[in-house]
Amino acid sequence: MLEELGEPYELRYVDMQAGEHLRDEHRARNRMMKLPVLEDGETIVSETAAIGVYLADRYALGRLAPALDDPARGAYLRWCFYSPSVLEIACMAKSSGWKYSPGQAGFGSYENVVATLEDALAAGPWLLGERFTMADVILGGTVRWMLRFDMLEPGEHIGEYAERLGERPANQRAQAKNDAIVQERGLTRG
Ligand SMILES: N[C@@H](CCC(=O)N[C@@H](CS)C(=O)NCC(=O)O)C(=O)O
Repeated sequence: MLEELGEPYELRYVDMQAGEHLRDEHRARNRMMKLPVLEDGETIVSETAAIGVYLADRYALGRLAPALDDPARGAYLRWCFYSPSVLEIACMAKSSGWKYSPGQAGFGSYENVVATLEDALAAGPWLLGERFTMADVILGGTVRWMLRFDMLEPGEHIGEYAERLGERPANQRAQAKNDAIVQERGLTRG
């Protein structure tokens, strides 16, 4: 997100294996004690999708987020929220073998979620067509994560979309920073 934004930022390493995320200092930032958390002056934002929406509105309105009066904003917000509230949960439900009634669950069936995403990406290259937005970073991040852990089967369009996302210079810069941290700290990638 921050690489796509192009604003200066500082990464802070939190050693979860050492339980640093469970300390009071981090708990004060996010009562859930989870990562990531963004600090921007006095503003603290947790929840990945909320961080993306915040950053795009605050620093890239009209570029990575459609302006408030832009008709594309509806679709944009829809995909930003679809990621944590529908796609992520449906993949988790499927891979964990949850028993539930799709009509009673807000995220419905995994099959319908995947088909909806396939349809949305058919025209491409991005969720809003030619326009790349923070919705692609948010939902695209979930897609790539789920594919990596075999929690999502790549349909034709989803697979190509994930590859396109991986080719973005901002994504590659972020990946290089992550790889350097992994190397520097002798971590293994899950
Ligand atoms: N709903 C959160 C989930 C974040 C999340 O799952 N974070 C994991 C790391 S990827 C975490 O902090 N796990 C530590 C723990 O739960 O103890 C979001 O969307 O940001």
